[in-house]
Amino acid sequence: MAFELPDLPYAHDALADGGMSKETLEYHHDLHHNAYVTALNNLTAGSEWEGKALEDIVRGTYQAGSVAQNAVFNNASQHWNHSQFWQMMSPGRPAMPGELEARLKEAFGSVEKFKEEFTAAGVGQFGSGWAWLVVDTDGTLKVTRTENGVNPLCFGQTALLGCDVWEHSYYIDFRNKRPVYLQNFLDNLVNWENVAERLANA
Ligand code: MN3
Repeated sequence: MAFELPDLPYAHDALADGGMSKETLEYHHDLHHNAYVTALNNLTAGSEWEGKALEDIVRGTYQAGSVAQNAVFNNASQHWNHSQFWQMMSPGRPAMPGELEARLKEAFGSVEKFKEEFTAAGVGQFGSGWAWLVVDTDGTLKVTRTENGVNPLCFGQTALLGCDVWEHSYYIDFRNKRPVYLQNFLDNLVNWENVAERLANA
């Protein structure tokens, strides 16, 4: 069965109050994400990857050390990344569950320090990519950044939170102000209950 664009878990205008406009979600989900899904289906049809699980395609096509990667990886990883990204946001600013807060304090000193490190990772990613909070292979929480479509699956890590820092993610709402977009993402858009659930399952 071919891959399908997942519906957003909320209405297109549901995040506007938190700073991500309906227009951004119409472009980002309906057009950008959909383009990755369409390309992935076209590229994998009749190939060794047809019918394989998305995570297996991402891990199986990742080329360590290659910036450009390859078309199957780029589209598979971006389909996975965006599918996670929509779930990691929510309207209504859900409170951070206590267990997650305790783990962030343990790993980074404070929630504010975590936010600073996460924002710095996203700002420091030159060009397109993602900022992540992951559970590393040794079980510790870490902030990372990746280029283009590369994601924590490539390194055996569990993604708890990811923020898309490609310009298409923020240019409509924040123009060139990537740091403001990242700070707003952390303060007003993250679904901390989803992050805590990922941590509990890691
Ligand atoms: Mn994107």
